[in-house]
Amino acid sequence: MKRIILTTITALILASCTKAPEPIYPVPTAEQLAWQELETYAFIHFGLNTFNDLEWGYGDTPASTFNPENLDCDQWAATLKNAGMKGVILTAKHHDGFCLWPTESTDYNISHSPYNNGEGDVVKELSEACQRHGLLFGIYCSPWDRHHPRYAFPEYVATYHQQINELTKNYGPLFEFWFDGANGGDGYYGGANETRQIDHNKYYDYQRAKDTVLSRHPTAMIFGGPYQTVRWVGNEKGYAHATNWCNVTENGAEWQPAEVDVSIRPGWFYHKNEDTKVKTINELCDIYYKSVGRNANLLLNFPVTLNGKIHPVDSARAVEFYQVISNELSHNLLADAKVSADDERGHRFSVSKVNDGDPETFWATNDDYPYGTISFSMDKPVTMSRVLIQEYVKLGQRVKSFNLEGEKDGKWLKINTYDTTSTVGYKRIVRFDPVELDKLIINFEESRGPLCISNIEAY
Ligand code: FUL
Repeated sequence: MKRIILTTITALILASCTKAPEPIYPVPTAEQLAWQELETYAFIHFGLNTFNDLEWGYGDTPASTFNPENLDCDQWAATLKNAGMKGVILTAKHHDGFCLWPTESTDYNISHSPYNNGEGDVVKELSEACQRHGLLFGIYCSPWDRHHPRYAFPEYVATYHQQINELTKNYGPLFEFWFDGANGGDGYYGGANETRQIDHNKYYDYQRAKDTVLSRHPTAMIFGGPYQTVRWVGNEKGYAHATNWCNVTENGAEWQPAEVDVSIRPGWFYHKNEDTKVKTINELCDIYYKSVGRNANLLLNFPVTLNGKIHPVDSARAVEFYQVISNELSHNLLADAKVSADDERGHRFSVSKVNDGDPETFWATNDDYPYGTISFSMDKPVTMSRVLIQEYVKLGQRVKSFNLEGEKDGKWLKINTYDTTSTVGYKRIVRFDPVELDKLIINFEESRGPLCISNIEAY
Protein backbone atom coordinates (compact mmCIF):
# COMPACT_ATOMS: atom_id res chain seq x y z
CA MET A 1 0.00 0.00 0.00
CA LYS A 2 2.78 2.36 1.05
CA ARG A 3 4.58 1.62 -2.20
CA ILE A 4 1.47 2.33 -4.27
CA ILE A 5 1.02 5.68 -2.53
CA LEU A 6 4.68 6.57 -3.06
CA THR A 7 4.55 5.58 -6.74
CA THR A 8 1.43 7.66 -7.22
CA ILE A 9 3.00 10.67 -5.52
CA THR A 10 6.15 10.33 -7.64
CA ALA A 11 4.03 10.07 -10.79
CA LEU A 12 2.11 13.18 -9.80
CA ILE A 13 5.29 15.12 -9.07
CA LEU A 14 6.80 14.08 -12.38
CA ALA A 15 3.61 15.00 -14.22
CA SER A 16 3.48 18.41 -12.62
CA CYS A 17 7.11 19.02 -13.60
CA THR A 18 6.38 18.54 -17.31
CA LYS A 19 7.97 21.43 -19.11
CA ALA A 20 5.79 23.94 -20.92
CA PRO A 21 6.28 24.11 -24.69
CA GLU A 22 9.04 26.46 -25.79
CA PRO A 23 7.68 29.86 -26.86
CA ILE A 24 7.22 30.38 -30.57
CA TYR A 25 8.27 33.95 -31.25
CA PRO A 26 7.16 36.65 -31.42
CA VAL A 27 5.27 36.83 -28.13
CA PRO A 28 3.38 39.82 -26.69
CA THR A 29 4.72 42.10 -24.01
CA ALA A 30 2.67 42.12 -20.80
CA GLU A 31 1.38 45.56 -21.85
CA GLN A 32 0.28 44.37 -25.27
CA LEU A 33 -1.55 41.45 -23.73
CA ALA A 34 -3.31 43.71 -21.21
CA TRP A 35 -4.33 45.92 -24.14
CA GLN A 36 -5.70 42.94 -26.09
CA GLU A 37 -7.79 42.02 -23.08
CA LEU A 38 -9.62 45.37 -23.36
CA GLU A 39 -11.26 44.17 -26.60
CA THR A 40 -13.60 47.16 -27.10
CA TYR A 41 -13.10 50.87 -26.53
CA ALA A 42 -14.35 54.07 -28.11
CA PHE A 43 -13.13 56.84 -30.35
CA ILE A 44 -14.53 60.37 -30.09
CA HIS A 45 -14.19 62.64 -33.11
CA PHE A 46 -15.06 66.18 -32.08
CA GLY A 47 -13.67 69.55 -33.07
CA LEU A 48 -14.06 72.39 -35.56
CA ASN A 49 -15.17 69.89 -38.19
CA THR A 50 -18.24 69.16 -36.05
CA PHE A 51 -19.39 72.78 -36.30
CA ASN A 52 -18.65 73.15 -39.97
CA ASP A 53 -20.04 69.89 -41.32
CA LEU A 54 -16.61 68.74 -42.43
CA GLU A 55 -14.53 65.56 -42.29
CA TRP A 56 -11.18 67.07 -43.16
CA GLY A 57 -11.08 70.80 -42.32
CA TYR A 58 -8.67 72.68 -44.58
CA GLY A 59 -7.10 74.49 -41.64
CA ASP A 60 -8.72 77.89 -42.20
CA THR A 61 -12.00 77.45 -40.30
CA PRO A 62 -12.20 80.17 -37.61
CA ALA A 63 -11.67 78.99 -34.04
CA SER A 64 -14.70 81.11 -33.12
CA THR A 65 -16.99 78.53 -34.74
CA PHE A 66 -16.25 75.98 -31.99
CA ASN A 67 -19.19 76.51 -29.67
CA PRO A 68 -20.86 73.49 -28.06
CA GLU A 69 -23.74 74.71 -25.95
CA ASN A 70 -24.12 71.82 -23.55
CA LEU A 71 -20.83 70.00 -23.65
CA ASP A 72 -21.14 67.08 -21.28
CA CYS A 73 -18.22 64.67 -21.06
CA ASP A 74 -19.98 62.77 -18.29
CA GLN A 75 -22.75 61.96 -20.76
CA TRP A 76 -20.10 60.59 -23.17
CA ALA A 77 -18.40 58.56 -20.47
CA ALA A 78 -21.65 57.19 -19.03
CA THR A 79 -22.86 56.20 -22.51
CA LEU A 80 -19.60 54.49 -23.37
CA LYS A 81 -19.50 52.69 -20.07
CA ASN A 82 -23.03 51.40 -20.65
CA ALA A 83 -21.94 50.24 -24.09
CA GLY A 84 -19.26 48.05 -22.48
CA MET A 85 -16.37 50.20 -23.70
CA LYS A 86 -13.21 49.98 -21.57
CA GLY A 87 -11.77 53.33 -22.58
CA VAL A 88 -11.94 56.25 -24.99
CA ILE A 89 -9.54 57.95 -27.38
CA LEU A 90 -10.20 61.64 -28.11
CA THR A 91 -9.18 63.61 -31.20
CA ALA A 92 -7.33 66.27 -29.23
CA LYS A 93 -6.21 67.65 -32.60
CA HIS A 94 -7.37 66.56 -36.04
CA HIS A 95 -5.76 67.36 -39.40
CA ASP A 96 -7.21 70.90 -39.36
CA GLY A 97 -4.79 71.73 -36.54
CA PHE A 98 -7.37 73.01 -34.04
CA CYS A 99 -6.49 71.98 -30.48
CA LEU A 100 -9.19 71.03 -27.98
CA TRP A 101 -6.99 72.06 -25.09
CA PRO A 102 -5.50 75.51 -24.29
CA THR A 103 -2.09 74.67 -25.71
CA GLU A 104 0.80 77.13 -25.63
CA SER A 105 2.03 75.77 -28.95
CA THR A 106 -0.47 77.63 -31.18
CA ASP A 107 -3.28 80.18 -30.99
CA TYR A 108 -5.45 77.88 -33.02
CA ASN A 109 -7.03 76.36 -29.95
CA ILE A 110 -10.08 76.23 -27.75
CA SER A 111 -9.10 79.29 -25.68
CA HIS A 112 -9.81 81.39 -28.79
CA SER A 113 -13.30 80.00 -29.10
CA PRO A 114 -16.48 81.16 -27.34
CA TYR A 115 -16.75 77.86 -25.51
CA ASN A 116 -16.72 78.51 -21.77
CA ASN A 117 -15.61 82.08 -22.54
CA GLY A 118 -12.26 80.79 -23.71
CA GLU A 119 -11.66 78.94 -20.46
CA GLY A 120 -12.56 75.46 -21.74
CA ASP A 121 -10.39 72.36 -22.02
CA VAL A 122 -12.11 69.32 -23.53
CA VAL A 123 -9.10 67.08 -23.01
CA LYS A 124 -9.21 67.82 -19.30
CA GLU A 125 -12.97 67.46 -19.06
CA LEU A 126 -12.93 64.08 -20.75
CA SER A 127 -9.91 62.73 -18.88
CA GLU A 128 -11.60 63.64 -15.60
CA ALA A 129 -14.94 62.14 -16.68
CA CYS A 130 -13.09 58.93 -17.59
CA GLN A 131 -11.66 58.72 -14.10
CA ARG A 132 -15.10 59.24 -12.59
CA HIS A 133 -16.64 56.53 -14.77
CA GLY A 134 -13.79 54.01 -14.66
CA LEU A 135 -12.72 54.35 -18.29
CA LEU A 136 -9.19 54.41 -19.67
CA PHE A 137 -8.19 57.51 -21.59
CA GLY A 138 -6.22 57.84 -24.82
CA ILE A 139 -5.24 60.60 -27.21
CA TYR A 140 -5.24 61.14 -30.97
CA CYS A 141 -3.06 64.08 -31.98
CA SER A 142 -2.81 64.36 -35.75
CA PRO A 143 0.76 64.73 -37.04
CA TRP A 144 -0.56 66.37 -40.19
CA ASP A 145 -1.53 69.99 -39.47
CA ARG A 146 -3.23 71.88 -42.28
CA HIS A 147 -3.28 75.14 -40.34
CA HIS A 148 0.31 75.55 -39.22
CA PRO A 149 2.31 78.00 -41.42
CA ARG A 150 5.51 75.98 -40.95
CA TYR A 151 4.11 72.52 -41.58
CA ALA A 152 6.68 70.50 -43.58
CA PHE A 153 9.50 72.66 -42.12
CA PRO A 154 11.51 72.00 -38.94
CA GLU A 155 9.59 74.63 -36.90
CA TYR A 156 6.37 72.64 -37.01
CA VAL A 157 8.11 69.52 -35.70
CA ALA A 158 9.03 71.49 -32.58
CA THR A 159 5.41 72.64 -32.26
CA TYR A 160 4.14 69.09 -32.66
CA HIS A 161 6.48 67.81 -29.96
CA GLN A 162 5.37 70.60 -27.67
CA GLN A 163 1.81 69.40 -28.17
CA ILE A 164 2.74 65.78 -27.43
CA ASN A 165 4.60 67.01 -24.38
CA GLU A 166 1.59 68.92 -23.03
CA LEU A 167 -0.82 66.11 -23.75
CA THR A 168 1.30 63.42 -22.11
CA LYS A 169 2.11 65.60 -19.11
CA ASN A 170 -1.13 67.17 -18.02
CA TYR A 171 -3.99 64.74 -18.48
CA GLY A 172 -3.44 61.70 -16.30
CA PRO A 173 -2.62 58.17 -17.38
CA LEU A 174 -2.98 57.30 -21.07
CA PHE A 175 -3.57 53.80 -22.41
CA GLU A 176 -2.97 54.59 -26.09
CA PHE A 177 -1.49 57.35 -28.22
CA TRP A 178 -2.70 57.58 -31.82
CA PHE A 179 -0.48 58.85 -34.63
CA ASP A 180 -2.76 59.07 -37.63
CA GLY A 181 -1.44 57.86 -40.97
CA ALA A 182 -2.94 60.67 -43.11
CA ASN A 183 -0.03 62.92 -43.93
CA GLY A 184 0.77 65.90 -46.05
CA GLY A 185 -1.22 67.27 -48.94
CA ASP A 186 -3.03 70.51 -49.52
CA GLY A 187 -3.95 72.90 -46.76
CA TYR A 188 -4.21 76.45 -45.55
CA TYR A 189 -0.75 76.49 -43.94
CA GLY A 190 -1.09 80.01 -42.56
CA GLY A 191 -2.48 81.36 -45.83
CA ALA A 192 -0.04 79.72 -48.23
CA ASN A 193 -2.88 77.55 -49.58
CA GLU A 194 -0.65 74.98 -51.16
CA THR A 195 0.29 71.34 -51.22
CA ARG A 196 3.12 70.17 -48.98
CA GLN A 197 4.63 66.71 -48.87
CA ILE A 198 6.79 65.16 -46.19
CA ASP A 199 8.40 61.79 -45.58
CA HIS A 200 6.32 60.85 -42.57
CA ASN A 201 8.71 58.20 -41.22
CA LYS A 202 11.49 60.78 -41.01
CA TYR A 203 9.90 64.18 -40.69
CA TYR A 204 8.11 63.95 -37.33
CA ASP A 205 10.93 62.47 -35.23
CA TYR A 206 8.75 59.61 -34.09
CA GLN A 207 11.57 58.17 -32.00
CA ARG A 208 11.36 61.18 -29.71
CA ALA A 209 7.56 61.10 -29.76
CA LYS A 210 7.59 57.47 -28.67
CA ASP A 211 10.13 58.21 -25.92
CA THR A 212 7.99 61.08 -24.61
CA VAL A 213 4.84 58.96 -24.55
CA LEU A 214 6.45 55.88 -23.01
CA SER A 215 8.56 57.72 -20.46
CA ARG A 216 5.35 59.07 -18.92
CA HIS A 217 2.97 56.25 -19.81
CA PRO A 218 5.03 53.06 -19.87
CA THR A 219 2.01 50.81 -20.38
CA ALA A 220 0.52 52.83 -23.26
CA MET A 221 0.21 51.40 -26.75
CA ILE A 222 1.43 53.38 -29.73
CA PHE A 223 -0.73 53.35 -32.81
CA GLY A 224 0.89 54.35 -36.11
CA GLY A 225 4.33 55.55 -37.13
CA PRO A 226 7.51 53.52 -37.29
CA TYR A 227 7.50 52.56 -33.59
CA GLN A 228 3.96 51.35 -33.31
CA THR A 229 3.13 48.59 -30.84
CA VAL A 230 -0.33 47.97 -32.28
CA ARG A 231 -1.25 48.14 -35.93
CA TRP A 232 -4.02 49.45 -38.17
CA VAL A 233 -6.07 46.59 -39.52
CA GLY A 234 -5.96 48.10 -43.01
CA ASN A 235 -9.54 49.32 -43.49
CA GLU A 236 -12.06 51.56 -41.74
CA LYS A 237 -15.04 49.29 -42.37
CA GLY A 238 -15.00 47.32 -39.14
CA TYR A 239 -13.42 44.00 -39.91
CA ALA A 240 -10.16 42.16 -39.39
CA HIS A 241 -9.10 39.63 -41.97
CA ALA A 242 -10.41 36.14 -41.40
CA THR A 243 -6.83 34.92 -41.03
CA ASN A 244 -5.34 37.31 -38.51
CA TRP A 245 -1.86 36.83 -37.07
CA CYS A 246 -0.53 39.04 -34.28
CA ASN A 247 2.87 38.48 -35.83
CA VAL A 248 1.63 40.60 -38.76
CA THR A 249 2.54 37.82 -41.14
CA GLU A 250 2.83 34.24 -40.09
CA ASN A 251 6.59 34.48 -39.73
CA GLY A 252 6.67 38.17 -38.81
CA ALA A 253 9.30 39.12 -36.27
CA GLU A 254 7.27 41.43 -34.05
CA TRP A 255 4.08 41.03 -32.10
CA GLN A 256 1.70 43.71 -33.37
CA PRO A 257 -1.94 43.04 -32.62
CA ALA A 258 -4.51 44.66 -34.89
CA GLU A 259 -6.94 47.43 -34.03
CA VAL A 260 -10.16 47.76 -36.02
CA ASP A 261 -11.30 51.41 -36.17
CA VAL A 262 -14.76 52.11 -37.51
CA SER A 263 -17.41 54.77 -36.97
CA ILE A 264 -20.94 54.08 -35.77
CA ARG A 265 -22.01 56.39 -38.63
CA PRO A 266 -20.58 56.74 -42.14
CA GLY A 267 -18.45 59.76 -41.11
CA TRP A 268 -15.96 60.19 -38.28
CA PHE A 269 -17.36 63.63 -37.43
CA TYR A 270 -21.00 64.52 -36.84
CA HIS A 271 -23.20 65.39 -39.82
CA LYS A 272 -26.90 65.94 -39.36
CA ASN A 273 -27.68 64.20 -42.63
CA GLU A 274 -26.24 60.99 -41.15
CA ASP A 275 -28.75 60.86 -38.28
CA THR A 276 -30.62 58.18 -40.21
CA LYS A 277 -27.46 56.27 -41.09
CA VAL A 278 -26.37 55.02 -37.69
CA LYS A 279 -25.26 51.40 -37.95
CA THR A 280 -27.91 48.85 -37.03
CA ILE A 281 -27.64 46.36 -34.17
CA ASN A 282 -27.01 43.60 -36.72
CA GLU A 283 -24.24 45.58 -38.37
CA LEU A 284 -22.63 46.36 -35.01
CA CYS A 285 -22.81 42.73 -33.91
CA ASP A 286 -21.29 41.61 -37.19
CA ILE A 287 -18.50 44.15 -36.65
CA TYR A 288 -17.92 42.73 -33.16
CA TYR A 289 -17.57 39.18 -34.43
CA LYS A 290 -15.32 40.30 -37.28
CA SER A 291 -13.03 42.28 -34.97
CA VAL A 292 -12.97 40.92 -31.42
CA GLY A 293 -14.00 37.52 -32.79
CA ARG A 294 -11.05 37.64 -35.16
CA ASN A 295 -8.29 38.34 -32.72
CA ALA A 296 -8.41 42.16 -32.96
CA ASN A 297 -9.51 45.06 -30.77
CA LEU A 298 -12.53 47.14 -31.74
CA LEU A 299 -12.20 50.95 -31.66
CA LEU A 300 -15.75 52.16 -32.23
CA ASN A 301 -16.14 55.85 -33.07
CA PHE A 302 -18.85 58.17 -31.77
CA PRO A 303 -19.17 61.55 -33.52
CA VAL A 304 -20.16 63.99 -30.79
CA THR A 305 -22.88 66.41 -31.98
CA LEU A 306 -22.98 70.21 -32.10
CA ASN A 307 -24.56 70.44 -28.66
CA GLY A 308 -21.62 68.58 -27.17
CA LYS A 309 -23.30 65.24 -26.54
CA ILE A 310 -23.38 61.79 -28.08
CA HIS A 311 -26.56 61.64 -30.17
CA PRO A 312 -29.40 59.70 -28.46
CA VAL A 313 -29.74 57.33 -31.43
CA ASP A 314 -26.03 56.43 -31.36
CA SER A 315 -26.09 56.05 -27.63
CA ALA A 316 -29.18 53.77 -27.58
CA ARG A 317 -27.77 51.71 -30.46
CA ALA A 318 -24.42 51.20 -28.78
CA VAL A 319 -25.94 50.17 -25.47
CA GLU A 320 -28.33 47.74 -27.16
CA PHE A 321 -25.48 46.29 -29.22
CA TYR A 322 -23.60 45.59 -26.02
CA GLN A 323 -26.63 43.96 -24.44
CA VAL A 324 -27.19 41.71 -27.46
CA ILE A 325 -23.55 40.56 -27.52
CA SER A 326 -23.52 40.07 -23.74
CA ASN A 327 -26.66 37.94 -24.00
CA GLU A 328 -25.31 35.92 -26.87
CA LEU A 329 -22.16 35.13 -24.93
CA SER A 330 -23.56 34.84 -21.43
CA HIS A 331 -24.00 31.15 -20.68
CA ASN A 332 -21.05 28.93 -21.52
CA LEU A 333 -22.45 25.57 -22.55
CA LEU A 334 -19.09 23.84 -22.10
CA ALA A 335 -18.50 24.90 -18.50
CA ASP A 336 -19.47 21.50 -17.09
CA ALA A 337 -18.73 19.33 -20.11
CA LYS A 338 -16.41 16.31 -19.86
CA VAL A 339 -13.33 17.01 -21.94
CA SER A 340 -10.94 14.60 -23.63
CA ALA A 341 -8.24 14.90 -26.28
CA ASP A 342 -6.05 12.64 -28.39
CA ASP A 343 -2.86 14.09 -26.90
CA GLU A 344 -1.88 15.92 -23.77
CA ARG A 345 1.39 17.04 -22.26
CA GLY A 346 0.99 15.55 -18.81
CA HIS A 347 -1.13 16.62 -15.90
CA ARG A 348 0.00 20.24 -15.74
CA PHE A 349 -1.19 20.81 -19.30
CA SER A 350 -4.12 18.46 -19.23
CA VAL A 351 -7.11 19.01 -21.45
CA SER A 352 -9.28 19.96 -18.46
CA LYS A 353 -7.48 23.33 -18.45
CA VAL A 354 -9.56 24.59 -21.38
CA ASN A 355 -12.70 24.93 -19.30
CA ASP A 356 -11.36 25.60 -15.81
CA GLY A 357 -12.06 29.33 -16.10
CA ASP A 358 -8.39 30.18 -15.46
CA PRO A 359 -6.66 32.10 -18.30
CA GLU A 360 -3.27 31.21 -16.82
CA THR A 361 -3.67 27.46 -17.33
CA PHE A 362 -3.73 25.77 -20.72
CA TRP A 363 -3.97 22.48 -22.52
CA ALA A 364 -0.77 21.68 -24.42
CA THR A 365 0.15 18.85 -26.75
CA ASN A 366 3.56 17.19 -26.96
CA ASP A 367 6.39 18.63 -29.03
CA ASP A 368 5.93 16.07 -31.80
CA TYR A 369 2.20 16.76 -31.93
CA PRO A 370 1.44 20.14 -33.58
CA TYR A 371 -2.29 19.35 -33.95
CA GLY A 372 -4.95 17.69 -31.85
CA THR A 373 -8.58 16.79 -31.46
CA ILE A 374 -10.55 17.83 -28.41
CA SER A 375 -14.05 16.63 -27.51
CA PHE A 376 -16.63 17.98 -25.08
CA SER A 377 -19.33 15.58 -23.91
CA MET A 378 -22.43 17.13 -22.46
CA ASP A 379 -24.75 15.47 -19.93
CA LYS A 380 -27.75 16.37 -22.02
CA PRO A 381 -28.07 17.79 -25.55
CA VAL A 382 -27.47 21.54 -25.91
CA THR A 383 -28.15 23.93 -28.78
CA MET A 384 -25.23 26.12 -29.73
CA SER A 385 -24.33 28.59 -32.47
CA ARG A 386 -21.01 30.05 -31.36
CA VAL A 387 -17.63 28.62 -30.35
CA LEU A 388 -14.99 30.78 -28.69
CA ILE A 389 -11.34 29.69 -28.54
CA GLN A 390 -8.32 31.35 -26.94
CA GLU A 391 -4.69 30.43 -27.29
CA TYR A 392 -2.21 30.93 -24.47
CA VAL A 393 -0.51 33.64 -26.51
CA LYS A 394 2.21 34.32 -23.95
CA LEU A 395 3.92 31.42 -25.74
CA GLY A 396 3.07 32.77 -29.19
CA GLN A 397 0.25 32.47 -31.69
CA ARG A 398 0.24 28.98 -33.20
CA VAL A 399 -2.97 27.60 -34.67
CA LYS A 400 -3.17 27.79 -38.47
CA SER A 401 -6.43 25.97 -39.05
CA PHE A 402 -9.15 24.08 -37.24
CA ASN A 403 -12.66 22.76 -37.88
CA LEU A 404 -15.75 21.87 -35.88
CA GLU A 405 -17.76 18.69 -35.75
CA GLY A 406 -20.47 17.35 -33.47
CA GLU A 407 -22.43 14.34 -32.43
CA LYS A 408 -26.10 13.93 -31.59
CA ASP A 409 -27.40 10.54 -30.41
CA GLY A 410 -24.25 8.92 -31.74
CA LYS A 411 -24.70 10.48 -35.18
CA TRP A 412 -21.79 12.52 -36.56
CA LEU A 413 -22.39 16.06 -37.86
CA LYS A 414 -20.21 18.53 -39.70
CA ILE A 415 -20.60 22.12 -38.43
CA ASN A 416 -20.47 24.67 -41.21
CA THR A 417 -19.35 27.98 -39.75
CA TYR A 418 -20.06 31.41 -41.26
CA ASP A 419 -16.61 32.48 -40.18
CA THR A 420 -13.34 31.05 -41.49
CA THR A 421 -11.67 28.61 -39.13
CA SER A 422 -8.03 29.48 -39.63
CA THR A 423 -6.05 31.41 -37.03
CA VAL A 424 -7.08 31.72 -33.37
CA GLY A 425 -4.69 33.95 -31.36
CA TYR A 426 -5.84 35.79 -28.25
CA LYS A 427 -9.49 35.18 -29.15
CA ARG A 428 -11.47 33.64 -31.95
CA ILE A 429 -15.26 33.40 -32.08
CA VAL A 430 -16.94 31.50 -34.91
CA ARG A 431 -20.65 31.56 -35.68
CA PHE A 432 -22.88 28.91 -37.20
CA ASP A 433 -26.58 28.07 -37.45
CA PRO A 434 -27.94 26.74 -34.16
CA VAL A 435 -27.27 23.03 -33.86
CA GLU A 436 -28.25 20.56 -31.15
CA LEU A 437 -25.39 18.38 -29.91
CA ASP A 438 -24.39 16.11 -27.12
CA LYS A 439 -20.77 16.20 -28.18
CA LEU A 440 -18.66 19.01 -29.67
CA ILE A 441 -15.40 18.10 -31.41
CA ILE A 442 -12.73 20.61 -32.43
CA ASN A 443 -9.96 19.43 -34.73
CA PHE A 444 -6.88 21.63 -34.67
CA GLU A 445 -5.49 20.59 -38.03
CA GLU A 446 -2.34 22.63 -38.29
CA SER A 447 -0.22 24.64 -35.88
CA ARG A 448 3.23 26.21 -35.78
CA GLY A 449 4.12 23.93 -32.87
CA PRO A 450 2.45 22.05 -30.04
CA LEU A 451 -0.96 23.47 -29.19
CA CYS A 452 -1.37 25.81 -26.19
CA ILE A 453 -5.10 26.40 -25.74
CA SER A 454 -6.19 28.25 -22.61
CA ASN A 455 -9.94 28.49 -23.08
CA ILE A 456 -12.81 27.07 -25.10
CA GLU A 457 -16.45 28.11 -24.70
CA ALA A 458 -19.66 27.56 -26.63
CA TYR A 459 -22.95 29.46 -26.67
C1 FUL B 1 -8.01 58.71 -40.69
C2 FUL B 1 -8.34 60.19 -40.69
O1 FUL B 1 -7.96 60.79 -41.91
C3 FUL B 1 -9.82 60.28 -40.45
O2 FUL B 1 -10.30 61.59 -40.52
C4 FUL B 1 -10.10 59.69 -39.08
O3 FUL B 1 -9.53 60.47 -38.06
C5 FUL B 1 -9.58 58.25 -39.00
C6 FUL B 1 -9.72 57.63 -37.65
O4 FUL B 1 -8.24 58.19 -39.39
O5 FUL B 1 -6.74 58.45 -41.12
